Amino acid sequence: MKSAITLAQVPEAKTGPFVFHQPLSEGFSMAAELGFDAVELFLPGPDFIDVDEVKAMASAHDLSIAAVGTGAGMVKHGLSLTDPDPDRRKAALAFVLSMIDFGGQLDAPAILGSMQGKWGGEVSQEQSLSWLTDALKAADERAAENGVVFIYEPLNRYETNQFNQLAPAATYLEDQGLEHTVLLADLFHMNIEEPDIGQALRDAGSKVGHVHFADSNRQAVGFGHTEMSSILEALGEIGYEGYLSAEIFPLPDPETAARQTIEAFRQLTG
Ligand code: LER
Ligand code: MN
Repeated sequence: MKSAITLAQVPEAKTGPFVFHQPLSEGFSMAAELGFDAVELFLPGPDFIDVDEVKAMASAHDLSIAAVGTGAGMVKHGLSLTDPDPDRRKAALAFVLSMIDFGGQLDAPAILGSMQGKWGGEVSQEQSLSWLTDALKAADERAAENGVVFIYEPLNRYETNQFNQLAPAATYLEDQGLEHTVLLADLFHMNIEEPDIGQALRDAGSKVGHVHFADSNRQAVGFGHTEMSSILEALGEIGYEGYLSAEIFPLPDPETAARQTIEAFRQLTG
């Protein structure tokens, strides 16, 4: 397994679960200095920075890009793939596809988290799922064209009512033939939603394609009370070789959170 740390450049996500908010060049330096394998990027959009500039920073620091988030589509532009307004849905999908293309140039998959939206009010669950499915099919195809996967993230009940657990999402991806789409196991969301995190990982098996490495309180692993060794054991059992990426609050400060993360990563995987 490989380590990653989040770098965010979205002012609207200043209080979100991201470790480094300083300019990207500093974030890359810190990540490299602390010994991470990769960074996960949370950017305002695909035009925020030239992809070659990102490539240059990654190669100067010998870091990979673990993934790119699409959440700015929601937090910055208020876009959701299941918005009742067809023009807003179209804009949301265009944003997600543009982030898949951006990530593709960095060999990095894009993540669908908050932009999946939720159903309710004038939108039925069935209608919402049907819009989500259409969008996921387009994203799956675009990821394949870019030679990467697409990452779908079940979120806890306070953030979405689409999929809150891994197993139903895995079955759904299978049923819909979304062969280039994998699941994000965010240990913070799973701590809220799964009766047994290890079992949920075993059940989702090869569909697990990315992990957000967070403790029960969404702080660095070791700063909360999630029992991690059985989770790591389950990831080992399913042959998971991807990233453990710290999408966590920068508490008590970014550097301490990052140091704690890499120490916990080494202890648990070493
Ligand atoms: C995104 O990865 C995520 O986990 C969401 O909770 C962000 O709000
Ligand atoms: Mn997450």
